[in-house]
Amino acid sequence: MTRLVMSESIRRCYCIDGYEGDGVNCTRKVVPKDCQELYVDGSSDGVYTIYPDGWPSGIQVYCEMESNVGGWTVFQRRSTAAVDFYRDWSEYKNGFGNPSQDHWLGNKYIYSITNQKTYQLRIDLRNSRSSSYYALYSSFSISDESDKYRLSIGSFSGTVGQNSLSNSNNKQFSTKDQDNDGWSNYDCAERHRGAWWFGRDYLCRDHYSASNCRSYCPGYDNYCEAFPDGNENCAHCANSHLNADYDGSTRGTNIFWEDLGQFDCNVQSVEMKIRPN
Ligand SMILES: [Ca+2]
Repeated sequence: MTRLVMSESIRRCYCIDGYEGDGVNCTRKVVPKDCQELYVDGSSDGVYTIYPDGWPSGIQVYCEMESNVGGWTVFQRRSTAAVDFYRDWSEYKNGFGNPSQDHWLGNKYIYSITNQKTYQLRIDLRNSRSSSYYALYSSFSISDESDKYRLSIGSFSGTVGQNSLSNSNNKQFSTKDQDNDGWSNYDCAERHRGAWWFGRDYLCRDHYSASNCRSYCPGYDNYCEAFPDGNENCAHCANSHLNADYDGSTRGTNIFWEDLGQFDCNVQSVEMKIRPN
C-alpha cells in the first residue's frame, strides 16, 4: 500500500513578469495602449480600460469597434445639452463627463495617447437636418501642458465641406481661465463659451472698412463663427469650435464647423476619435 505524500520536492512554475497563465503555458499579458490594441473581429462598442504610456493604472475610454473599421479611441462626444462644456483649465486637463455619454477625456490623457504612436483623427458631425459628415486628419497630437496642449494636425480629407480645423493647427489650447489665443483684447474661450485651439484669426477691420464691417458683422451668414466687439467690428478665433454650448442662443456660442452652409451653427452631434495610422 502506498501513500501519497505531499512532498517538498513538488515544483511549480510561474510566468515571468508581463506574461500570464498556469506557469506551463504563458501568454503575454494584454496591456492595451489604445482601443486599436483591444480590437479583434466582433468587438463591441463600449467602455474599456486602456493603459497609455504614463498611466499604469489604466483609464476608461469609449471604444468605437463596430463602425469605420473599428479600433477608434473616442476622446470627445456631444449629443445632448446635458453636459456643460464651459469649464476651466483643470477640468479640461483631467476630463469630465462619462465616457459612455457626452464627455471630454482630458488633455493630459490625450497628450499621453497621441505621443505614444502616430494617430489619425476622425471627427463625425451631424447637423440639424440629420445629415452626417466626417473629417479625417492624417495625423493628430497635442503637446504637453507646459506648451499648453498645442494642436498638431496633418492633411485633411472627408465629406465635410471644409478643412475647418486647419486654422487651429499649431495653436495652444484656451479655456475661460487660461487665455492663450493671441488676442490681447479678447478672450475667445469666454466669448465662445467653451475651450478650443483658438487663435488671432482675423478682425473684420483687418480686411474691410468700418462701413463694411458695420453691415457685414451683424449680417454675417455664419453668425456663430464671429462675435461682435461692440465697435462696428467682429472678431474671429477659429473655423470650428466643437466644445461650445450645445444649444447656445447668443451669437458666437454655438457648436460650429465652417462650411456646413446654413447649418454651420446647428451641429447636433459630434464625436472626436483617434486610431493609429
Ligand atoms: Ca486673449
